[in-house]
Amino acid sequence: MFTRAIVRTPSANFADGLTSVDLGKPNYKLALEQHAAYCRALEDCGLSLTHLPADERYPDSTFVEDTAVLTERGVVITRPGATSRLGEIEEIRGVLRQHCPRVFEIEAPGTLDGGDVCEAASKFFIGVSQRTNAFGAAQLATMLSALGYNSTLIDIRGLSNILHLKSGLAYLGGNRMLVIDELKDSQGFSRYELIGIDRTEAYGANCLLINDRVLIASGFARLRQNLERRNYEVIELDMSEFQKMDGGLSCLSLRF
Ligand code: CIR
Repeated sequence: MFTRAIVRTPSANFADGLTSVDLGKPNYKLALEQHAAYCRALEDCGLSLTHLPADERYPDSTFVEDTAVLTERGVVITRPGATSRLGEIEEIRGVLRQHCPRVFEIEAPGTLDGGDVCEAASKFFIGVSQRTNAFGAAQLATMLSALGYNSTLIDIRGLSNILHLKSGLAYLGGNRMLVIDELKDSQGFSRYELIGIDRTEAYGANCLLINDRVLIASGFARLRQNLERRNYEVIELDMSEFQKMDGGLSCLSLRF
């Protein structure tokens, strides 16, 4: 059960951040509106939010998920794989130290983005990606093991359509995993009930289970139906401006 989340307002130079997709420049005003709607949805799910102010030094800093891995037993500050994002951890470190006595840190040469880490009922999947290297993934696995968690590494470096592991999957509780086709045969997934997602709706795979509701990006009718058929209460959010910058629902908050 989550009770809190950390979010950061997009900065005015948000459009100068990193992106690998060709969907045009984001509209800042619309991004702020979408971010505000996202925050309201988290509050509707019962979370109390810590709002960090926009930080123009880091255009990607609204994607706070990449800066830490939060578990019930301890916290890991990451070392983001994009050099332009390395400094984002400074302020997050201070905030998380107030909430959690047990704080680990990924060290060089390790790199790790939180978007590559998926917790599925006390078990962790760690993506080795263009951002998370083998050192970072191994360091995290060791830290999680010290906290009593098992983890499995999944190499996604061969997949050009996802930036992070969680761009392609989401754990939906009750032993269910929503997963794009390319990931369904990953090691360790046979123990889950896998819910597939249409190729045309692949961006929707980055959805977010918050307590008893699922936040999904708007515009994915089949995904919505599929979840509602399984009795999930779905909240749809327009994510267009974040999608232009390779971001999804999970990236915009750190939940704990
Ligand atoms: C980046 O390329 O780092 C940002 N523009 C997007 C980060 C998205 N984060 C995530 O999926 N966890």
